[in-house]
Amino acid sequence: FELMLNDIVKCQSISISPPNENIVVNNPSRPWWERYQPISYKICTRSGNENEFRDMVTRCNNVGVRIYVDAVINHMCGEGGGAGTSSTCGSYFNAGNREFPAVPYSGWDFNDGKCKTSSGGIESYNDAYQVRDCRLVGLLDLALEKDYVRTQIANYLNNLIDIGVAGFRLDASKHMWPGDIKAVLDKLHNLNTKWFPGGSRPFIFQEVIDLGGEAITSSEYFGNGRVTEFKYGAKLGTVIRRWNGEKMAYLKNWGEGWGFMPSDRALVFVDNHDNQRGHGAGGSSILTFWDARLYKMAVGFMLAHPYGFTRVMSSYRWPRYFVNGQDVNDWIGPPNNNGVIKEVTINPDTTCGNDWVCEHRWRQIRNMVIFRNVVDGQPFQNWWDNGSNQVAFGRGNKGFIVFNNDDWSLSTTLQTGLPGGTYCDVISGDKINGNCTGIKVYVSSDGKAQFSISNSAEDPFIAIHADSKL
Ligand code: AAO
Repeated sequence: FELMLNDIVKCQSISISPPNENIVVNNPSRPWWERYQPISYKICTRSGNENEFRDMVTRCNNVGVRIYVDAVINHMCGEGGGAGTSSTCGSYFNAGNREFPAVPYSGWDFNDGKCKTSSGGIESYNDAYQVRDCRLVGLLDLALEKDYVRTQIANYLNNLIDIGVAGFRLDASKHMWPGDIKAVLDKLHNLNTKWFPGGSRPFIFQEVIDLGGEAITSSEYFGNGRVTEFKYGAKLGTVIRRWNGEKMAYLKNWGEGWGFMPSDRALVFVDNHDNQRGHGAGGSSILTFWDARLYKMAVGFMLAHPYGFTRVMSSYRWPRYFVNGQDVNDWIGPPNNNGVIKEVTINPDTTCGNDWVCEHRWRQIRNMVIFRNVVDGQPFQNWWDNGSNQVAFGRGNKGFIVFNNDDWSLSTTLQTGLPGGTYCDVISGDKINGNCTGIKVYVSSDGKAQFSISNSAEDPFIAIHADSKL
């Protein structure tokens, strides 16, 4: 667990990988996904132990950066996980006998008796009972209807809350009954008053993949907290790639107008750790750092637009290798030396080394996070489009953004809604000591400004906001 202060002062919160003890998978060698196979609730993984975790959370909270934990509570390791101590903290387990003495869990604590499929696994997503009572890709399914199981989970989450975390991503929420999740949440402590106002509750976002057409819908989970909106990244990728006749002009009613859940329920993102490598859902339209130019536009659009609670991805590079359109290296874990995760080094140009991509440090993305904070609460207005892939919109009198995703240049005068003055485009540069290292935009006293964006620009979009005024 290591975060750099330079990074964290720009974010408001960070969502981290599961911090609890997991199985060690050696075939393939230490895949990233081994962390989704819990062995115990000890804080003890390749990212560090409990003391190191406490240190990180304390340092982050002290500078106002919140930590959200990825909570894997639907299941333990896979049914074929074997027996022994091949776990990140050396705790003994026996997957075949359903024994996890370091929690402890035994056969009584799993859904083997409740699941009605002959394989014991989920065979159809059209049957809500299977999805919630049977094994997801063979992962041993915990019986969350039991108060004993709920209590073990709540003890784990309360330990994290007491350390200072601000909330949780509930992994595989679709595979748990909403009422069982609620029963666990009802057992949780208030947040630590060392950093949070008395009575503060943990921020909850549930991972539910609902692209439509299945038995389970996102809305069943609204009572427990926010829910991931997977349609968002899938659709935005399709639009920015201009697939299926989509164009940016159609984004005028982006949000609920596209059939998404209510904005105040949605957790949105362009890509996540699954669909950036073909796991989970969203398919090939998903944009990632591998398609950097389009990716920056998509993340820029997301951060400028008021819909949803936004999350930015931060990744590592891995050697992609496609066979019949499938990346056979989709399992490869973080950069490491003989299994030890490599440090996140910082290059002189502020990017990251050691194959860490650090999208959150890319100027265009970092500056759009600032844009989002500056325009927070401002209405979506002054929409303009050319009927194709040139669009623009503002956020009250605080910010304005223009995109050119067409194959020809954009040159036009637009109403920005901003007070007159000279603004620094935070995509092509930064405002540093009152000067602009990028394009300057002149807004006249009536709020209008002239924009020119070549279709071959490195980044074919421009963003200005109240704090980028020179
Ligand atoms: C690993 C191995 C497995 C092995 C297992 C146990 O890969 O071969 O059987 O261990 O030994 C991650 C990895 C898994 C890994 C697992 C445990 O992704 O490969 O298994 O760790 O190590 C479903 C769930 C969703 C889940 C997603 C990956 O609903 O919750 O699968 N995401 C989370 C995490 C993820 C993690 C787990 C859960 C498990 O983010 O990292 O798994 O803790 C449909 C359903 C979705 C379903 C997908 C994929 O999606 O709707 O609910 O997600 O299928 O199975 C169209 C449809 C869309 C559909 C999609 C894909 O787009 O519109 O609905 O196609 O078919």
